Amino acid sequence: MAWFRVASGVTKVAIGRNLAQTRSFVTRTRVLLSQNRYFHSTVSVSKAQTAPVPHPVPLSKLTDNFLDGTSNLYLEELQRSWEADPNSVDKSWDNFFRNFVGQAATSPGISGQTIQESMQLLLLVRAYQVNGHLKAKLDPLGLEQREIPEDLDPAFYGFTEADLDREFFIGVWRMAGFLSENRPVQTLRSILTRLEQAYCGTIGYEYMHIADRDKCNWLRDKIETPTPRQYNQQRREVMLDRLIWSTHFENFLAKKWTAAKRFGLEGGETLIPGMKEMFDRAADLGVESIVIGMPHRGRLNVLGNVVRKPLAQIFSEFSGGTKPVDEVGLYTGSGDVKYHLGTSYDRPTRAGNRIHLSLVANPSHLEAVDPVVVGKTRAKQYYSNDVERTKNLAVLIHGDGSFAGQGVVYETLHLSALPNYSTGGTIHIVVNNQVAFTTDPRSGRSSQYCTDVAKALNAPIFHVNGDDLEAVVHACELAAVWRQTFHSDVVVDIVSYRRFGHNEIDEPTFTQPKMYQVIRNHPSALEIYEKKLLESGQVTQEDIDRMHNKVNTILNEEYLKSKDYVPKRRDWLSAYWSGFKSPEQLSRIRNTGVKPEILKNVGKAITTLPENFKPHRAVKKIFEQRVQMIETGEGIDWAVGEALAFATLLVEGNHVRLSGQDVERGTFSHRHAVVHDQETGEKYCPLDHVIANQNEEMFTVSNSSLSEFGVLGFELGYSMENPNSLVIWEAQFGDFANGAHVIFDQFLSSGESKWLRQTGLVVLLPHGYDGQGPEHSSARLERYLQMSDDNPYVIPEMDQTLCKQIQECNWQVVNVTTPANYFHVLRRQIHREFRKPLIVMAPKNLLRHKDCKSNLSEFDDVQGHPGFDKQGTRFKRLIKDQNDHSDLEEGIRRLVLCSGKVYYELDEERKKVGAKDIAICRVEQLCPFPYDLIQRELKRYPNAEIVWCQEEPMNMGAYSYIMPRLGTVMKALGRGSMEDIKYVGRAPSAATATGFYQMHSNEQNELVHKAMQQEPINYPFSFKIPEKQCEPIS
Ligand SMILES: Cc1ncc(C[n+]2csc(CCOP(=O)(O)OP(=O)(O)O)c2C)c(N)n1
Ligand SMILES: [Mg+2]
Repeated sequence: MAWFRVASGVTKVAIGRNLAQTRSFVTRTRVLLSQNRYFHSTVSVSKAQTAPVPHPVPLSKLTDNFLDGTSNLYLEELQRSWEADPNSVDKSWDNFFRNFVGQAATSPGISGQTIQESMQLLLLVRAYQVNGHLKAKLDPLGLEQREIPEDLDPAFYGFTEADLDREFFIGVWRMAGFLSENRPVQTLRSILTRLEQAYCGTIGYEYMHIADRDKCNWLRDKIETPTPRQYNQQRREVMLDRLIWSTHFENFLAKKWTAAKRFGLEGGETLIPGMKEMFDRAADLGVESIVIGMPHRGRLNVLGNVVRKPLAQIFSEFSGGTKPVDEVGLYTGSGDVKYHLGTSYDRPTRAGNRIHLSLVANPSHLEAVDPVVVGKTRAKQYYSNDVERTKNLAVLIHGDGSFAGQGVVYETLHLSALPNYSTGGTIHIVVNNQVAFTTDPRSGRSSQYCTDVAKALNAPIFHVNGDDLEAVVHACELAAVWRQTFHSDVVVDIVSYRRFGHNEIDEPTFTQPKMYQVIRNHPSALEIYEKKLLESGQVTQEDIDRMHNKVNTILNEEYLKSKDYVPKRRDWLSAYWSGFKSPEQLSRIRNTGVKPEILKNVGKAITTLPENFKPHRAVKKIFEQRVQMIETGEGIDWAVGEALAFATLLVEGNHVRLSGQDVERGTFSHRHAVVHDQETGEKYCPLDHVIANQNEEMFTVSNSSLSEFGVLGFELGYSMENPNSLVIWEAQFGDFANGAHVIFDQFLSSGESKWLRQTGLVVLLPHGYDGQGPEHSSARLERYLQMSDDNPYVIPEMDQTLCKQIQECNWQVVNVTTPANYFHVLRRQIHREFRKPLIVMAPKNLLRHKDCKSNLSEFDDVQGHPGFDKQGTRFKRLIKDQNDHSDLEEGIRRLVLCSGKVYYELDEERKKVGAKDIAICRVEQLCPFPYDLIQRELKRYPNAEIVWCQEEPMNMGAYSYIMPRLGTVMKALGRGSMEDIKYVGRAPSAATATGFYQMHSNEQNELVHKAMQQEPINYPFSFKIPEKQCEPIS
């Protein structure tokens, strides 16, 4: 029993963490030194390695914690039994005890290894797997001071110098890599050498946070393989060539444009060969298309060397020749700085195939492009029927500061495994230059690594020293293989440095003087690699010179070409978009009415549940009512109007996707797009059954993660891939969209103008004042209107045959009031030859309002039916007064213009007070402003006082947008000016709405009364707040 007693004594010492302080055979610093020695020594093959492999002892058999007293007794008991009769214990224990008492017939040379030592060795190996990266040499500058965890010190486990040349068996049942059960015995020295090589070299692997054993084993296999990686001469030359390109590209730009900002990659040049090797490997493994998102740093280098944007074009942009010469009908937009632009290219692969690369244009806002790239990738997977998600890959490049700091990184990561958002894994590459502008990591994040956020997603993280080209390439390749094997996210953290300032005209030594002292004398990754290859004898100086000359010659040739470079076509039309019109090309307006029989047919499909399906009682009733609506053709409500729009688009072959928080049922319990069987829990989505054999994803409705920024960005990216899809994001309440405002500001409202990329994304923002308090009333309509670019003082060409107003405008903002009009505005998104984002102030109380109903005849295209204008059935930008007015109504004393649900309250009040001489018009489309229809209505009521009525406070809602435009119309008609417009609405306010229900009601009553009052309305504004006791809204 000696083995056991000794062992348990050692354990106690180890637990008390005394040993390392008392009789450590090396101190921590010495561990480092001795291990350096190991690195460069050849690992000699122990004679024991040829010995037969002992039977493994499954750790699983050691069910109790070995270190506690119970285990001691247990093991003693077990050993006693074994001594009495070796067959009385499990075979594995038999083997185990034989090993430890020197009787292991199958394993000469390991006699004397105690179970305790075995366990300690396992812990040591495990410590390397868990913490080895903390000792890895990741920082090229060698400035980082990290404390090496004590559990990487063999002394911590009681091993002494005398143990170094003893042989140990460390195989573990169902374990891969270093600990695999078929491992031969090895000396402690060689075990340590290999552990150091595997975990503490220039790649630090973090993967032990992954719970999945197979994944960990897979990685262990890759990381711990007995021979360190080796590249043959040919591969090395390719890598060298790529590094030369990367390095010379930056040098060339620096020489030619000394004062231009380019956010150079110097210090992180190995990114380029790393990416290229990653893409090659991905292509070998079946990837056909890669969507890339990246920030400013090194973007031009990636554009030129990876995506292969013509160098002449990049150089020409540097020289200021960015604005393309106009070709007829080709829209140029407002443009963007060169380091934001995107492009795409079909690149030949190593295996002779082609891989499509697209770099998505992005704003300065760091990381905002992440969800967009992922969404676009998902759409590509849908359109290429990539059900395994192995042909289309998203690659995101990050800066260290932004990866750690920007919340959207986390929001994007969290989409990665959601059924309707997954893309089968994104590869993340962090260009970790250890500084963010002027901020050191210690001020920029609270975690050890800038990549720690990815651990929450169980993504493996490969930290790699950016100066070691081959290590970078290895990590990049491994990431590609991981992604293609496990279809989940992976991170490569290239630890590098920034040779110059944040940009080329920035002075870094103001803030990082010490770092830059080191950087100044630090050789480039290219110099380091060339030295390595020369030393290996695989490459000669002549080879290197030849490669340099070739690259420089091409760069100079391209530079000369750039002087005459004339960009010919804007590349805003990718494959699926050909034939779509730019804002300058007149597009026909199409009708959106649908044949009555189609409406009836799809109506049936969307209101029918399977025979034995048992929905919730209330839902059953709703579906019965829906059946009635379709059968009678009357009283169609909002949800059915929406479902009809979706269904008819599906019938026409379009893809429809609706995503957002709780959209399947609908926040307001109105949609019920997915119904749940109350007994089985099974789900049924009627819109999945509109056409025969409908592809499951053709209609997608999906509850999303609770992220606005991430999910809206994703849907935006999704919408940009193919125009024949209606992609919708719905906010829970409209105001929550402010968490995603980067997407609105930087992409949706301005993307077409900056980057010539169209999208028909629809955003539904529940809006309306019904007493729910400040945070649930307003979708902040004013913000979207303020971003609208239709000129308030110029009436554009409005003749139907010439009108391009909507094409020229950046987006559309609507506040529709009938289910039929909602149906048409959704269908209009697809039935046109261009795409424009659509912001919808979506209703809340209108979802069930008794008067907010349409008849089926308003959806069809039958001449003479309501809604059928001269041209056919279309979305109504303005709904004129519902009373039967003729073209000239001189007796009308007031025209109230409004938008949204306040209409119904105004109409009710009008009926109540019998104000037949007041007309109410609904401006359904606020932007672009319906100048023509407003003019028509103003002419109809020549004597009317003109009122803008809104329920929002004066500094919110549409008031500020309407005023100048309505004023422009009035001026044009000789009806006065802006000053003659009367305002009825809430007083200016800091909060969007009151938190007191009574106050809300008072305000609401007051404004509808006022709009319908007998006396003329005062200008500019008078509104008294009633002084009543109010109860807060609960
Ligand atoms: C959302 C956002 N906030 C702030 C900035 C301003 N900014 C531009 S670059 C930068 C530093 C980025 O650091 P890092 O992510 O480490 O990238 P690096 O420039 O070091 O490559 C900052 C703060 C920005 N562009 N976007
Ligand atoms: Mg940085």
